[in-house]
Amino acid sequence: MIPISRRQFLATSALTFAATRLRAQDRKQIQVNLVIPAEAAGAHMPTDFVGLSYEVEQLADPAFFSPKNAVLIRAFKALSPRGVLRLGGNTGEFGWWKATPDSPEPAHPKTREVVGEPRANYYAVTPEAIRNLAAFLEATGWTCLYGINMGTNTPARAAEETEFAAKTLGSRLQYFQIGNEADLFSRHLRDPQTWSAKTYLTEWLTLARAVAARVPQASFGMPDIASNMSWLTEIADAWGSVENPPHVTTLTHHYYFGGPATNPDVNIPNLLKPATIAKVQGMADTARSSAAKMGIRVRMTEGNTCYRGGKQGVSDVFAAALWSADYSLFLAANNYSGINLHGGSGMSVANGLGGLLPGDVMLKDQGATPEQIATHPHPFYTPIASFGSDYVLEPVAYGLKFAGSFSGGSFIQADLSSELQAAGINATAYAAKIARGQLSVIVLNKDMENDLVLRLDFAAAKSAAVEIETLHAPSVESREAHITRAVNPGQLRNGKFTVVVPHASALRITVI
Ligand code: BDP
Repeated sequence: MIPISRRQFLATSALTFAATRLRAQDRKQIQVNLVIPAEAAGAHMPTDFVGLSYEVEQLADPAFFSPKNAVLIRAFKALSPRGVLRLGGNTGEFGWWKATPDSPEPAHPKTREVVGEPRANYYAVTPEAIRNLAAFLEATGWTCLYGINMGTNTPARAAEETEFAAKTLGSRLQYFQIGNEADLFSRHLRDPQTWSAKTYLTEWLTLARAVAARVPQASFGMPDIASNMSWLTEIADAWGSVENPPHVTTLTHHYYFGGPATNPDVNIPNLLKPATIAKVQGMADTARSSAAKMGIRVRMTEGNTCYRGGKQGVSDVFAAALWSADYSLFLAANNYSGINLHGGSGMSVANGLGGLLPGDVMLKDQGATPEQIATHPHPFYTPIASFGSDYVLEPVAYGLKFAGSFSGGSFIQADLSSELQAAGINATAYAAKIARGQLSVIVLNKDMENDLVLRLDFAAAKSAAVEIETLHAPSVESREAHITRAVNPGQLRNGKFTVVVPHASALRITVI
C-alpha cells in the first residue's frame, strides 16, 4: 500500500465528502401514497412458480444432476423449496437415447452447419443420468420438465426414452417437451421453404402420439418457441380440429430481454427502464389468450437478461436481480404458471451456441488469457454459477427468489406500478394475499437516483404488525445481492405504514 500523509488524507476525504453531498443533493425523495385493497381477485401464483432451465447436454455428465452433488442441491433448495427444473435448450436436438451400454449410436440425419447456430455435437443420454436426475429432484424437492430431441430424433427413440424417463422420474416429472425453439429450425434443422407452425404441429403430433402410445399418462408442454408469438395463435387456432389430441397442459415460450453481449443496447439503464417490462405485456396477452383457447396455462420456460450466454456487467450484477424480480412478478400477475431462467455450465451453453460465447469473446478483448476463457466456468447469465467445486446463487437468482415469496398467494388487482410511475419514479409494485391470507406488497425501486417514500394504507389489515424483507446490494453494478429480513421494523397505525425504499433496492412489506 502507498503510505498516505495526513494532509493528503484530509484533502481526499474532503473531496469524497463533497462528492457524497453532491450526489445526495441530486437525489430526490419522491413520496407516493398507495392504498392496498383487500380483495385478491387477481391471478394465483402457483407454489412451484420459480424455476431454472438447463441444457439437456448437462445430462451427458450423470454426476451433475445427481444425489451426490450436495452443493448444487443446496443451491437449488436455497432458491426455492419447490422449484421446476426444465431441461431443454439448443443442445436438446442432439442428444440420443442410449438404452444400454451396448446400444450403438444411431445414424443421424444431415443438418446444415451455419455459423452462429448450434453445431451437431451429439451426446448420449443414459439410464444412469435419468436415475441420478430422479434422485437429485427428490433431494431438492423440485420437479422437472423433461425435454426430448425433435430436431434429429425418431418417434421410436422418443417413445423409448420417455417410457424410461416417465417410469424413473415418477411424480417428479410434470411433463415432456419435444423440441426447443422450433420456430428457429428453418435456420439449420429444417427446410426454410416449407417449415412453418403448421408443419411443426404435424411433426410434433407424430412424436407426441408415439410417446403417448407408450406412456398413456404422458403430459406435454409446447411449442417452446424462441420469439415468434404468432405460432402460439396459429397453434391455438388449429388445436380445435386436432383429433384425439395428446394431453397438453401448458403453452410455453421463451424470452430474453436483449442480446447478444456485443449489442450496446444491452445495458443497465435499458434493462431497468419502465418500457422494458411494459413491452412484455403484448407477449403475455398473446400467450394468455392462446392458452385460454386451448383451456391450458402458460409458462415462460426459458429466458434471461441477454441471449447467447449473457453479458458481463449486466447479466451478472445486481441490476439483473431487480429485473428478474420485476419480470417474474409481472408474469405471475399475468397468470403465468411459472418461469425458468436459463443457465448452467459454460461448456453446455457454449456447445448449444456453436462455440465461444460472445461474453467470453469480450473477455478476450479485455485481455483474458486463452486458459481463462477456456475455463470460464459459467455463462454470465447463469442463475447458479460454479466456482471451483462450489455453486452459488447469482444476483439474477436472488431476484427470482425474492419474487418467489408470493408463491402460493393470489394477486390483488390494483395497478400500483402506474401510480408510482405517474409520480415520476421508476418503480413497480405488486400486492398479494400470500399463503396464510396475509397482505403483502413488493415494491421494486429500479430508479438509480431517487428514493421512494411510500405511505401504504392497508385499509383492511387485521393486524398491526409488519415484517419487512429487503433485496439490496451496494449498487446496481455490484456482483452481489442480499435478502435481509428486518426485525421489528414498526407497526401499522390505523392500517397505515410509511417506509423508505432506497433507490436501486426492493422491499417486501407484509402484515403479519
Ligand atoms: C436459446 C437456446 C439456448 C441458448 C440461449 C442463449 O434455447 O440453448 O443457450 O438461447 O442464446 O436460444 O443463450
